[in-house]
Amino acid sequence: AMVIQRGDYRAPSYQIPEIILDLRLDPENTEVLAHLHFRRVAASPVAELPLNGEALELLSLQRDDQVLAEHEYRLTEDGLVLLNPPETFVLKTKVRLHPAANTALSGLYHAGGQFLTQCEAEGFRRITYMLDRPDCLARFTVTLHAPQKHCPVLLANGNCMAMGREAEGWHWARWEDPFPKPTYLFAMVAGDLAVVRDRYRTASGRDVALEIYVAERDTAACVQAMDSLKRAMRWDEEVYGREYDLDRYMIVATDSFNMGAMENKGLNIFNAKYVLASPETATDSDYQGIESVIAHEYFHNWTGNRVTLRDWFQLSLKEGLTVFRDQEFSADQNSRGVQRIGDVRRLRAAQFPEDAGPLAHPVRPEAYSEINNFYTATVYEKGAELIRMIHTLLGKTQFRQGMDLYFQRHDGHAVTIEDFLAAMEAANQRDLSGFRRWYSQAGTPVLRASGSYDPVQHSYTLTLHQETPATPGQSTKEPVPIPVRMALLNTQGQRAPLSGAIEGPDGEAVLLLEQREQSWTFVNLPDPVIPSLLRGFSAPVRLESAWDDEACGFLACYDDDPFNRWESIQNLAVKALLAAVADSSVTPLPAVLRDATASILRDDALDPAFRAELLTLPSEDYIGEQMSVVAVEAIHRARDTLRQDIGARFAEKWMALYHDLAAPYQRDGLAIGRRRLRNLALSHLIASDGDSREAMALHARQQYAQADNMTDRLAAFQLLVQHPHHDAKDILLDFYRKWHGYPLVIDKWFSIQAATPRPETLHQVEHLLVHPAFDWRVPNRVRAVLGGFAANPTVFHAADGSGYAFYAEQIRRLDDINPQTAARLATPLSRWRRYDAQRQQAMRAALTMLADKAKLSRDLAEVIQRSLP
Ligand code: HT7
Ligand code: ZN
Repeated sequence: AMVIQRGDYRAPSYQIPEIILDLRLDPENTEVLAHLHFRRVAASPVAELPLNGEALELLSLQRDDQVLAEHEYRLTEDGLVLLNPPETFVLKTKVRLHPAANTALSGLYHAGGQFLTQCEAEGFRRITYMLDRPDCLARFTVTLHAPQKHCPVLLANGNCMAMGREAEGWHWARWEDPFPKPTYLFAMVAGDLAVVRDRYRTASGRDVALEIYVAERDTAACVQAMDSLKRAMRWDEEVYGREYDLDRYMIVATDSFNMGAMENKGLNIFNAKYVLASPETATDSDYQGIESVIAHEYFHNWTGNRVTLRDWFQLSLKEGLTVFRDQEFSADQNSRGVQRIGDVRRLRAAQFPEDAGPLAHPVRPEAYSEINNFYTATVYEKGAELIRMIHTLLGKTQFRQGMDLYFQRHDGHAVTIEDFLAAMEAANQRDLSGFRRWYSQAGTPVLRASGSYDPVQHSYTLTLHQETPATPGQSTKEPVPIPVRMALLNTQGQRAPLSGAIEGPDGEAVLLLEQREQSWTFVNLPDPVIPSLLRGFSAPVRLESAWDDEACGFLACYDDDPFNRWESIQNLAVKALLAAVADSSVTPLPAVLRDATASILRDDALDPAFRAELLTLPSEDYIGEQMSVVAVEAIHRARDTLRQDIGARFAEKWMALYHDLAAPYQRDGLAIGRRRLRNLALSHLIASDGDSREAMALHARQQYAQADNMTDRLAAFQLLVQHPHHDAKDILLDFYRKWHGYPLVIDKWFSIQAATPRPETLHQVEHLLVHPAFDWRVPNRVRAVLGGFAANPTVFHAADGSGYAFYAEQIRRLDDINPQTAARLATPLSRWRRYDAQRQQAMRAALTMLADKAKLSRDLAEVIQRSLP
């Protein structure tokens, strides 16, 4: 397959400053007329000017009103080549599309009665012939025509300039976007949609109309989305001095979408999952997802749209930076400590495994064959960590100065990660040359820490060492600069002084490890100290410290950095679980872990959300990550036993929490934390053996039946469905009957079943795939079932390989319908090296079966080829 290399970038020879589009929308037969105004920017004439085009039926082709002669163009596999074009000209093309047949959901598609577009990364070429690359910025004028009855609403980017009626019940609307933009930010929507309106007044006093377009019956479910949007707009003004720049901000929700949402200029298109919420249908975590995705897409207006990308290798320039911005927004809206724990949890669940497997790539990749495969946890989440490290290294004020200069220099341009770093350097007279390695080097560095106290000198010496494991194509690694935020704690759990030279304003220090190994000595310490390292997870590394259980137990109780306190107790749990995995006669609840758990359970003054985080056991996947060969069943057993033991051991306390935390539904942070802790109590009580379990199953049934919100209802539902001794038939039926009209709720119904850790699950999932509500064309539904299945360790990784074979068969089927989603869902199979010989063989067989598929998409082919070198 064709591989695109970062080093092969060439500036385009022509620009197209203006594009005029006219679309006659019909599900089976849409006609697109395009006028492209070309201007040569290369110094000398070119023999060939290739335009991108895919799955287009060319109906007519003119240049400056002359039909093009045969020697003036050539049609190719992937577009149209203009031969010996003049210096300036207007190209007029007419093409035919089939939106209803577009199940890939890229380009213009018709789904659920609506016309929608998805142009990032390379979807525009499936709408018309064009230079479909992010460094070509054009002003767009778009006219949409559609039958008024089916499509009363006609939307595109920018401002609506005119509307009118035409023959046979059709109507039209013309939109103009005053901001030049690349094709990937183009969007249009046509359908029968209701609108929820609000207004926002910017800091400088401009009025912006806010509009959320949803199905008529969903208009009451947009409160969280609208509220999050207004808060995000205010936050970007306050924190970055950035205002919104159009008179209108539109959001459209759809059930048919490949990803979370899309930041098209002035017209965001969203997966309904990140728009719609009511207390009865959405969980607390759904509400949080809406807040962060709404903010993320809004923040793209500056980081992505006003300043855009030169080429797709720069993807993290907008995505890493925008994830960092949305994480900070959420941290400011909620609890910073809890937010950080969640962000790191996600990084470790998705990015660390990616970085350790065959799909590892640098935050700025060097090569790709299908760019859609690079919307990864590495580009997004690790990219955000790199921005966070720059923020830590420079400090808040200096970071802001760098951002100001970045916008000042590059507003309206298509730029590179290098341009961003150069602005940060120039604004602060800093040198980030070593830091650039973080962008080019894949793999997660391992940071080893050891230290010793000198009772004679009253000093403490800390030694840090780094090493990055090899990744595909990068066998040797250089050291990277690692900012290590730290403090010293004395044996009473109080902060000990850091020797003056490096102490920061808040009594913390940021050590910068630049070499492979460096040491620091702290003086004036009358008593021994324990260091609290990598506070707030100040760098995306694996920290291996030499502290013993006692020190970890101490930090789990006394560390005043919330992230590190959580980390310490997680480490204790992981260590205990690994010991129990290795030897099933060992208790997974040793004294240190028991005491740390007891002290947290006793501490009623702790924020309940944070307390719930501290008491949540590491996931099976995370435990497996810490082993050289993942012991699938033993991990499952050990974790179950630990949950049971903690449940039984503290049954009274759990029971008290369960009763004391009951409260009528509210939506504030405290109420959310209380629900989380209460449902954790319920899960421990149900897991624990003995009398309380039967009683608690009764409680769970009651909670399921009487809950006044989806968080509590779903928690009880999941516990009951996944309970090994509970017959789930009735409750499954009941849930389905209640919620069959709510696709987002039914997705939960599908995924909880697919994630049930029981041997018969495989068989049940086969049934789910032929359920009348299952639809291969709706990614949310497919992800609910197949994603839920792949996240079910004992079933997906069944020792006989049945899970893999079944899974690969479904991916094969999906590839003909939606290659992007198929490729993404295939990635768990890439991790075969992490398992025992028998599983390795079965996973490779599944991948090989896929590799042999006829008409394999480029998306899936690339994932398989990189997985099976
Ligand atoms: N920038 C958006 C990426 C996206 C996307 C990429 C490929 C295919 C479909 C897609 N839908 C959205 C989302 C974001 O990061 O904000
Ligand atoms: Zn984004």
